[in-house]
Amino acid sequence: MAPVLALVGATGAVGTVMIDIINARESVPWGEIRLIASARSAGKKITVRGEELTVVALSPEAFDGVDIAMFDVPDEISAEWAPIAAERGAVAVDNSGAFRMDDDVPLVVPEVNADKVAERPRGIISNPNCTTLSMMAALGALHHEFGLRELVVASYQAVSGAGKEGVDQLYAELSAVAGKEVGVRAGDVRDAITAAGVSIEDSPFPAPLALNVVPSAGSYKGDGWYSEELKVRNESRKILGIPDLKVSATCVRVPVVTTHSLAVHATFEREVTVEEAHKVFAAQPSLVLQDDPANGVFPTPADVVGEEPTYVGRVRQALDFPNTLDFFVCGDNLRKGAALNTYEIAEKLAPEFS
Ligand code: 2RA
Repeated sequence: MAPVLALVGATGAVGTVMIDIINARESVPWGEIRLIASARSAGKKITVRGEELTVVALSPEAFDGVDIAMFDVPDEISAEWAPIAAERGAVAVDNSGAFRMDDDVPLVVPEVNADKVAERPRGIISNPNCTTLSMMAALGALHHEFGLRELVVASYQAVSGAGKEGVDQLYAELSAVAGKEVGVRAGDVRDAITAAGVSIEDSPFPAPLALNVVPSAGSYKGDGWYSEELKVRNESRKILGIPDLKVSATCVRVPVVTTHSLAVHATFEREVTVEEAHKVFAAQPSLVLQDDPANGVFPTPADVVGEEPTYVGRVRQALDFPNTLDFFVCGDNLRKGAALNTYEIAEKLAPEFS
């Protein structure tokens, strides 16, 4: 029998991208696809692969007969319901932060550590945070060949990482400053946004984002660190299997709607030439290499949004740091950064249930 796949959070932002991904697949291994969401969304009709499906309310019974349940819901919903799905016999593939760092829950990027899907004593597998994920296919491929030793990262994170509220805030702020000659003296962007009736106090970001960048992503965790920066460190170590990897990250929110970018400074066991790195990237099917800086060819979020692969460019040997490469990656944070990686994990599991 073909496996039964459930999607919990089917009507949310990531759930909607997930359905796009499933619809775009040439073929799928599923016998049934079940859409699950809050009681408020139950009864909605959504067409998946040509079939009109009715969303069912989240309940223990909704998992009966399900082999693989993908969760695209907030942390507290996953924390409560992924174990219930697992008790009912499904493997829960969870895109929240609820279980990522638990020792008995694998954190999986199929290109890097697909074998870990088998080690799931609780019946739960976690999907990494989108910031970590956006660089992992590239970094994992390099680590496999050259042995990663140290990692310094600066992120340029899109507002959709902060949900619909983040996107709405950016559009409102952009409308407020459009056509105005602001950004020429301290505070004038803030003034223009406020004068247009857009609240900065109620924004999901602690400073204006239009015509600006904001060095804060996630929640403040003390000692100067934000949660997104600690996630990059902890998750990179776990996925790559290097518990003592030296990592330092600075995460910055930028006025981009969707697609996270990262400037990566990675040190390896030995010298790595640009040609060698290009070869490794070219051999990884989920990467697209765009690296011709002399002709202005490199990835940017505006050109990568909506794409499944991660784009890599600006590959350089660091001039003053031995054995170190610098490069720039862009990955759609709602696709590879969330829905796509979760779906790829589910695809890896499918043969177990066929
Ligand atoms: C963000 N990485 O961009 C987060 C979303 N999970 O805010």
